[in-house]
Amino acid sequence: MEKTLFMVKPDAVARGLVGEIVAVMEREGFEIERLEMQRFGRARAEAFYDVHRDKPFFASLIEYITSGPVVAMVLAGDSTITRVRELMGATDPAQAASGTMRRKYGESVERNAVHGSDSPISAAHEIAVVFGAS
Ligand code: IDP
Ligand code: MG
Repeated sequence: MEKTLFMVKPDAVARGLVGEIVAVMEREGFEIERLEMQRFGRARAEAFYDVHRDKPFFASLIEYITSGPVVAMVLAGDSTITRVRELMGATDPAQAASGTMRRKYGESVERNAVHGSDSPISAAHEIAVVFGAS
């Protein structure tokens, strides 16, 4: 059993895609252990994206992720991290495979609709930042 932090990002929440995206995750058979709408403040956003602190897009990424509510989930199941990353598609929607969430819903490489942890270490960090240690 593996957990991941999955999130509907502000651009997709604003366009009314929460229900559709959560439905995909339920249909795929993931267990939704936690689900919460949050508005990230700057401190939470910077902690969440700490690995990107030195990237040229960091400031813009923090602006974007704090610009409106997100819907964050802890999903659990077999091979959850890899399976969620496959469902999301590549970071840049223009490069994402057809049928993936980012291809269908992403607006740009930054405003790419969804987030999913990329490793067990990232998942543990992101779950702690978003939902607290529990
Ligand atoms: P990932 O979300 O597919 O794991 P990361 O490289 O971890 O991609 O980047 C985190 C987030 O930062 C992306 O989902 C996207 O919102 C944003 N981002 C990544 N690369 C760029 C870029 O080149 N320009 C603008 N934003 C970017
Ligand atoms: Mg990443």
